[in-house]
Amino acid sequence: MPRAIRRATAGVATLAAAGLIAVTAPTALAAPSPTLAAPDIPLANVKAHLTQFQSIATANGGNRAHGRPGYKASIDYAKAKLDAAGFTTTVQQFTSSGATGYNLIADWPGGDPNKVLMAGAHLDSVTSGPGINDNGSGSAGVLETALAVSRAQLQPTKHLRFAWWGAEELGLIGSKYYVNNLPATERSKVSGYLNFDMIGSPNPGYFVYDDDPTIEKTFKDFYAGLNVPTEIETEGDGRSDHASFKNVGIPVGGLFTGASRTKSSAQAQKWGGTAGQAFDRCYHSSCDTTANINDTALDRNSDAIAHAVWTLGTETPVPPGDSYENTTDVAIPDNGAAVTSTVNVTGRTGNAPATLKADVDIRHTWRGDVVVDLLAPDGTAYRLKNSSSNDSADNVIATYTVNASSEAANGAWKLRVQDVAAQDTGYINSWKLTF
Ligand code: DTR
Ligand code: CA
Ligand code: ZN
Ligand code: ZN
Repeated sequence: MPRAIRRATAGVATLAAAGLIAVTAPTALAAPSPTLAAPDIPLANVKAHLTQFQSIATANGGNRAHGRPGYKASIDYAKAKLDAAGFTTTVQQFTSSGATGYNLIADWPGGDPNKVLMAGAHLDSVTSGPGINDNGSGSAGVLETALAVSRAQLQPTKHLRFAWWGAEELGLIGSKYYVNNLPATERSKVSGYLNFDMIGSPNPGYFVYDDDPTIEKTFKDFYAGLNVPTEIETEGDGRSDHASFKNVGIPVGGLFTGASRTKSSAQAQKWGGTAGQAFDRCYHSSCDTTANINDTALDRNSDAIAHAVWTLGTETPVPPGDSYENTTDVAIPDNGAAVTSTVNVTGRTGNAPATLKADVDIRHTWRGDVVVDLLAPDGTAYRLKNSSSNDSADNVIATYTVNASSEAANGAWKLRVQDVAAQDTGYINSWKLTF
């Protein structure tokens, strides 16, 4: 579409369409839920756990694998620390490949028993080595965060549960056993599971799982605070224990510093390290020892675990009648496919109201290119804004009111945005549903 002149930046767009919606001036965004700041996790403490795991492997045939003595010794080490720190621990047994496996579960007394935040890591190594990065690093980071909760005598809003899984290397066996044996009533109380598998790779990348947007944002905000760029973890779903939880609909997230894939030049530019070399050259090898750790990555990621536990564990719950928001930017392809941004609505009863409010904030030059729909969890589309060949103002910052009374309130609501004309681009800045 020819564009003769620059357009003035628009103020609030007030658009109305007959029938479905009415538009009112946007309300002030609700203040974020107050949370407590996490403590620094001492790197030396995390490394002391790795030293213990290394000693255990050395004393037990060089590994900490499922069914081998080194694994149970690792469980016993972590359990002793947690018992001494005041956790309620449980060792869950299972059998895999003819050997007894163990999960270690540690509950921090207190918090809302109906809102359980979990953080976990697999504790087993492969048989070929001590598994210090894979996954002593995640196990030690989660253990030291749990001990920090005890040192702080934290009184979180949510109930905190930490877990160390057995037989992940055999196919997520321990975490699958845990989830499959968790009664449905208990499963529904788990508000999120955070997974940490390889968080100290010697040639590290900083990868964030992009499964649940709220959890993803929690980690991305932490790294933004360090001015450390992150990338989305793309080694594919199902590669670690978070898959066991995601498969039953529990929101998941986590961090990863890379395994056998090679670091690109662009990644070396942003993170340092060596381009053309694997993130962890000792992945699943006998050289995965305490020498196979990048201290900076281990330190940052251990602090990130604490940040996520404190942030997600202590935020005041959103009372009914409040809003559900997604502030993750989503780029809108010029004259291309539609994109979506999701808010997961949970804990409500019945249907949405006849006056469901959608606050939309889309930054886009020549907003006439843009079509905006609200998608209910069952996929029903409600048109919020049509394209227009003569609306040359910028940005769509508006509140739409939708009669969604025929829609179930709980579920994944999506804002769908499409740019239907060439030139001029933009992105979804944020959007919010208020019931
Ligand atoms: N499967 C994990 C290592 C691994 C490979 N890709 C990812 C992605 C996200 C987490 C972990 C991994 C293991 O060998 O334990
Ligand atoms: Ca630290
Ligand atoms: Zn592994
Ligand atoms: Zn692993």
